[in-house]
Amino acid sequence: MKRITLVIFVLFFCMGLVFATGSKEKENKPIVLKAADTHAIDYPTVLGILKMGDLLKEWTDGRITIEVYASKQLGEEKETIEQAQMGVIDIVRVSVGPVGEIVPELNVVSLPYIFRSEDHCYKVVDGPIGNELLAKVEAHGFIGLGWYGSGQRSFYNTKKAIRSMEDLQGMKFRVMQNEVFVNMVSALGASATPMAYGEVYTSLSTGVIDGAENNFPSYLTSSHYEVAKYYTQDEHLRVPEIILFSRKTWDRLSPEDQKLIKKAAAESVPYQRNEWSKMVAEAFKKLEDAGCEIITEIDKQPFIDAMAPVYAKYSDLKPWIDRIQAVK
Ligand code: GTR
Repeated sequence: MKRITLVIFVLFFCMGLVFATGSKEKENKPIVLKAADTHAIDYPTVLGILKMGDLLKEWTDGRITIEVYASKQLGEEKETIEQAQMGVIDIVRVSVGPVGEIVPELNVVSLPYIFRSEDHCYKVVDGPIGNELLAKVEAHGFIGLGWYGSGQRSFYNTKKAIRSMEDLQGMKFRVMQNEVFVNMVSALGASATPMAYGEVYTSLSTGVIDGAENNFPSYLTSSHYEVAKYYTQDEHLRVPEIILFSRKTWDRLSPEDQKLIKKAAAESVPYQRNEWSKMVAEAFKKLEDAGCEIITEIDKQPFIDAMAPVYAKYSDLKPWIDRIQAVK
């Protein structure tokens, strides 16, 4: 009897040891997070994610790292967003633009002229409204980790210098894949073609579209300026960039690791925004040197007034709109 008790005791002891080692191994198992971005490795958004990876690596002695796939290696934005939802990609840095098709509340930051300035935009996304919007992505398969800077988006085209809304009439513009932008362009008297970013250059060169719209760094790095040299700074959009983490991956991580990832993302935000401001100034100079005609002085009021029907279409977002506009 005594012998049996001893054998059972030893058996349980050994099993305990095995379990303890097992869970310890799990804790120490390296975690390699896969991140996707449409931009090249030296673009500010990618620099932000690389920074996040450096911080995680440092804080965990190399246990958590981020493998960054830049330049659309894992697909166009819409596809990478879907892959993150499925847990195939762990981190996607994308424009909020296409995400609004999945998380409708996010459309509020994609409304034309919703932000008065870059500072207004940062104040909103860094405050309670930004946090509440980030929480909205959780019901759709993501964890929202933060907002990167993306400045203002304006129209550019292959045909002529646009100085007023009249000049836009009947022109064809590529927009990001979201109905809001189609409505925006229609309200201005032009027509919109939603299209993946990677298809825009060819569509501009072959005349499928007359123009597109973006910030200076994207207009430069996509080489769209080579074929569409007229840029009019009407600043109709200030859609921020967003860092989305796959919820499928997130739910497998320990609370400690989740905390570290949130912290690393938060610390990468000011770094990205600083790189962003530098790049905007550099891009502007390069574009001017390349002979682009950049019209910086334009009366925006008629553009703003023309957006009333777009706001009417998104009246569901009214409470968010009012709160954003009330942020001073
Ligand atoms: C850029 C943005 C990209 C992508 C692109 C586009 O400004 O950084 O993420 O959304 O615009 O127009 O598709």
